[in-house]
Amino acid sequence: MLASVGLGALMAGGAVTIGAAPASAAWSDCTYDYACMWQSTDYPYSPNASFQYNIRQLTASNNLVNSVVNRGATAKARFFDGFDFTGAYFTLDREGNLSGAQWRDPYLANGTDSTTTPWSNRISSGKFV
Ligand SMILES: [Ca+2]
Repeated sequence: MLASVGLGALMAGGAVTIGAAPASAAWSDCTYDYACMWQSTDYPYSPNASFQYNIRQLTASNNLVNSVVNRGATAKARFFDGFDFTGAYFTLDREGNLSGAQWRDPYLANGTDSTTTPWSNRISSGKFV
């Protein structure tokens, strides 16, 4: 009886969303105070790599990152083409910035707000600056 009541309420609701969204599929899956990287675009599920201070060499995700977010508490995050913070880089502001500057990017293949150079499958190290 309860089940049928529930269904009736659901149908009457009209715009109720049926089918759960993925439990975890957002940049917010990056722990606050970290910068995070995903191998896929649009930050799906848990990050594939992250750092709270820096990461000198990506391992499993080296040259495979396609979306990034900076949830750092105070600093900008810089992502480098080479190991040990070498080579070309781009910088993201932090989530809590008040300037409106970019602090995440869901699709590195077309660059970032600061560059049109493609950054898909390229990041090898990163640090807060
Ligand atoms: Ca690289």
